Amino acid sequence: MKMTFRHYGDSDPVSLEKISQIPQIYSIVSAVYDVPAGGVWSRESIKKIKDDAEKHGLKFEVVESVPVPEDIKLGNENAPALIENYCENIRRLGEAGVKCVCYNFMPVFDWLRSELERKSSDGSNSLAYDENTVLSMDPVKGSLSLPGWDESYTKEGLKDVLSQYENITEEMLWDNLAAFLKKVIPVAHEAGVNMAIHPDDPPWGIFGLPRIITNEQNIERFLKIVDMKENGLTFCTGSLGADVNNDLIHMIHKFGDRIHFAHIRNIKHTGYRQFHETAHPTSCGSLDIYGITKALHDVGFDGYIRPDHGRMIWGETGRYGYGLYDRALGAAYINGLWEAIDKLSRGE
Ligand code: DNO
Repeated sequence: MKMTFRHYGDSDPVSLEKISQIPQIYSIVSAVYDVPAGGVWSRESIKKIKDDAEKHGLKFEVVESVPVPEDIKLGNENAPALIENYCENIRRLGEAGVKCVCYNFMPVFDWLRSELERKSSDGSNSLAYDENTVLSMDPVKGSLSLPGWDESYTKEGLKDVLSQYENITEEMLWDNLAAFLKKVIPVAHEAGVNMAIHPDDPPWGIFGLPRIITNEQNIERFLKIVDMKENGLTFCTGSLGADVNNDLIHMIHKFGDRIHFAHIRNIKHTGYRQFHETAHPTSCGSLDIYGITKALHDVGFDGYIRPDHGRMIWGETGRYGYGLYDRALGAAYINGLWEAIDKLSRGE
């Protein structure tokens, strides 16, 4: 296992120096942020991320994300050229020493929450999701503000892209994903890069849009589309764990050798499709983080892990879910679990 930490580039208040001071961080997880989805990343920009990381004793082996433009997910006439650009990015990242690329295939919206600052009695706050609130929102009328997408579209742009999805069924989305994988995975194989799809967050359809990377059965179908090691997963515990029907430990055992990246975080279920994010330890939420970490160890996981969203604690403000303190505590906790599990397994 190699512990990593997400870094959002020069504008991230959590600097590389701060990340380098967290014990046992091996690599940053980053991306080129100034090229719109679908564009080709310059070799200079990729090299700059790597050089800056190395100046702080960190590697740059994981990208999150190379975003998949909507035209590819829609499978329209622009898709073939954009898939070619995507392949070029994978080649360039491989040349620069990147070994794992996280991406998702969620139409229009990435991760979705109904609240950004759910207060806890201890004074911390975290992201929360309540299906009732989400169902009462109208994304086109803009009656909500959510991270991950509300800055990305104008109201007209959002209306337009939503209307393009009106006739896209789940099966069509599967076809468009297959067309993408059949081109990209062989290139990733040549480039020495493992592709790691991120599950849909939350793992069910929203606003009438199809979502397909949601559960064991669908992940099995996904992995078979191109049955190569490079066609793999980001195992995001908070995303998959939002659906109480997903048995995370069983899924790790089942998909073990295809998991290249793990996002570890805990959530507390408070009702049907209602949850909020908590600190990482098992006792703080509804997910068995110890059991999940042990399952990864048991299947011989040697990919990348990062602590996922943290709460905002100690008065920190910043990018929701991506502050320094709680994620650093999460990394330390997971590293501690791993050391203990590893030593015990060797009888030490
Ligand atoms: C949120 C993240 C996601 C993730 C993308 C991967 O915190 O886990 O935004 O980066 O879905 O493509």
